[in-house]
Amino acid sequence: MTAGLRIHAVKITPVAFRDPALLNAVGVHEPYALRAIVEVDTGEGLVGLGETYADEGHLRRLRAAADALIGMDVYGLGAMHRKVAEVLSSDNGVGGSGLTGMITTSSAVDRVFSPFEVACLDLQGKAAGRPVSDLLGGAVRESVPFSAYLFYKWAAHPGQEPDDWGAALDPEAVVAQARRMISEYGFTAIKLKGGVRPPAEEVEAVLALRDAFPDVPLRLDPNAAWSVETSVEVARRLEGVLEYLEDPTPELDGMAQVARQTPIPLATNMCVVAFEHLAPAVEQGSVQVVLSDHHYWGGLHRSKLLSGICDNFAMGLSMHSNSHLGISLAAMTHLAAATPNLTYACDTHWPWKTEEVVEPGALTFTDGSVRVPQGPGLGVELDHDALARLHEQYLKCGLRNRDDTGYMQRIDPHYEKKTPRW
Ligand code: GKR
Ligand code: MG
Repeated sequence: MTAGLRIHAVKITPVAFRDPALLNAVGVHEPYALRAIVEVDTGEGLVGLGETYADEGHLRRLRAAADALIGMDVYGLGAMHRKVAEVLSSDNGVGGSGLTGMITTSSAVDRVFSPFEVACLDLQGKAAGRPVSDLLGGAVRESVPFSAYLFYKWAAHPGQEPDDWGAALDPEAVVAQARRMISEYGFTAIKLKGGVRPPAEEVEAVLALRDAFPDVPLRLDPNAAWSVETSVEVARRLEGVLEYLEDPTPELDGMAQVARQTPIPLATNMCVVAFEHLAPAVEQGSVQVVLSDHHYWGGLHRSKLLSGICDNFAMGLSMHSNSHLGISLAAMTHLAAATPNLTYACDTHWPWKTEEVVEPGALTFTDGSVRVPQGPGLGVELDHDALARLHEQYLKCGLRNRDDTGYMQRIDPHYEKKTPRW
């Protein structure tokens, strides 16, 4: 009976959820982060869930793809990927956009296909009564470790009351932020978002973290804010301290120059973001760790393909995140659980959000890890009231595209986007 499951209807709902004033190399997070929630309905009582970016161009492409997927078999993921490619090739508006945050250009087809693939896997799992991790080859770990994701931040968005994290603009405050995050979630790895303060200060912050947490693996990610020379200098000071250094400098060539001058592994979610970047990255020795992300690598199966390629070329595999909600966390957890060579703690922006669209209970952090949901499919249920509330918030908030730089420039008209900055 399930062999005949077909896509009967697709609903795409943009939502906005409150986001603190987190700083990065290109500006500051706006007061709301945007996501799109995808519901794929078989018309037979089963609905599959996906979550993705919600910038306007992406929403337009999602809607065009959704129309073309009606009637397709939820098991026909290859045919679906080809259909999305077909739809987008006839859409002149397809191109890069800032929607993924600090990701340069990844394949629009893979980005658009991803939430539909996840929703179809949710459906397949629900139909079979098995968790998504089983459909990906089976979980090799019962729970998935995530890392504490520290940000320099302001106490509040201009004109708003301070949030309960307060400001973090120096090493002491960064350590205090780490203490709170670790005490609340139990994280066993730490990532600091850099590219915000002068490099020497960020080095001091990492050294302060090392003193405070001698046994916790540390990462620093300035999102390509540094020249090759600055990157090499920072790497020299942090040798033996960092587990990996993420995107110190722009482009494969710059990363390769840095890699030749430091023993610290270099990681990326900026210069290897699509399959065609892998061969030149391997050839040049630009990176030792690739950050996967099913939202732009084309879903869960294609992320597993990426994991095989990394394995073959002896590159490490970690996982990238953007501000996200529970459907994404569930998908990330199933994927990481079923990917043996994903040996680093995954990134997550989870602690920074205060609003959600899935029913509470399925996703909890214990000792910094999320237990793989055991229910059928993704194992999470949509909270329809919350979805309606966050959609209303989207309609009212006026934000339609992520623009960290534009927001920063409205606050500080002298702010310039520079890559590299130092
Ligand atoms: O949320 O500001 C942020 C991050 O900087 C995000 O946009 C990046 O894409 O977390 C990401 C990263 O690892 O580069
Ligand atoms: Mg990064």
